[in-house]
Amino acid sequence: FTRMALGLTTALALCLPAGAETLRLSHNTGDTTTWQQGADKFAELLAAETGGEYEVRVFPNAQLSGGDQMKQAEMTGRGAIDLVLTSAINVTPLAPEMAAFSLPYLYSDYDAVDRTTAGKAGDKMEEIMAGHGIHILAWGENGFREVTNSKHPIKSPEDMNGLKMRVAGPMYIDVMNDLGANPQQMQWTETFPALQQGVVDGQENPIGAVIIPQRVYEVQKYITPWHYSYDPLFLGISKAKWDSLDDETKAQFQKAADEAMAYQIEISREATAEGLEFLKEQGMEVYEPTPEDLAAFKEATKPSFDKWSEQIGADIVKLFTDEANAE
Ligand code: X2X
Repeated sequence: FTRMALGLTTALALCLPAGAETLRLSHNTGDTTTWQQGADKFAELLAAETGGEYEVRVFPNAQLSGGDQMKQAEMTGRGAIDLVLTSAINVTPLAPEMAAFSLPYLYSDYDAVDRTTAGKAGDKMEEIMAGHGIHILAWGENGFREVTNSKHPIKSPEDMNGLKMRVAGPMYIDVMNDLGANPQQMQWTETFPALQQGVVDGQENPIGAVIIPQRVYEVQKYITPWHYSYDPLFLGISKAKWDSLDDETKAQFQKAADEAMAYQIEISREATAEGLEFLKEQGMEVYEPTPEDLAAFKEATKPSFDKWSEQIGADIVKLFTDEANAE
């Protein structure tokens, strides 16, 4: 009887729909950021869209790549990670063209950013990333990266002289060198203790998405919103996984991704808009650069703009500058 019952159970199990499939999503900030909120939103929406067929488990702090934030994309590309939410600068070792987004002083405002992610520049980047095994579902936002430090206010390029700066990726090494700073590349997860212990003097990150939720104000005194570089997020899925989905499921993934990233952009911009007031309340000293100050930073970082434009390729840079400067 037992054997018969078991046989029956097995037969039944084969007829019923399989249980939820779990997908692993990796991102490289802590679980308090708008990155995490966007990832959680995607998980929630995808479960609802697919009637619980897909469950997304979110892993913060680049846990799935052993803490190496630059490795998540490559791992997603070969299917070792299903989904990745990361920013452009993190994939430049894999796809240097993605640095185009973050060229110093490329963008003057959010409208200019949105024209490129929604336009031909964004399409081109999606094509390039597909070539590395990653299907980009939607663009999100890390944001305009602002400089903080523990030494003194930054009002001019000269004030950067000799400051030990933690940076995320290769292009920012060059930009910091243009400014006479002393840059070093470091994982984001190691940055807070490095700032706390004075291993580095400063860092640069977006206010709403990272500086506030990761409490950078506890270990930094000065901030200058100099908007020197924009960093987009993208929600990507391993192309092998994407290609295995049927059309209906693809549409469900797309809808969940579009809504989740629209939400993530909205909350990041809101947090940034209110951010400087909050940072002042926390004891930070804010220097708001004048248009003349900004022009001086732009001029000083032009060598990096030119060097990286060459590396990225003139055609691609033109897609970005045309859309960034269109009205
Ligand atoms: O490492 C950083 O600075 C962060 C969190 O902004 C990125 O992932 C680029």
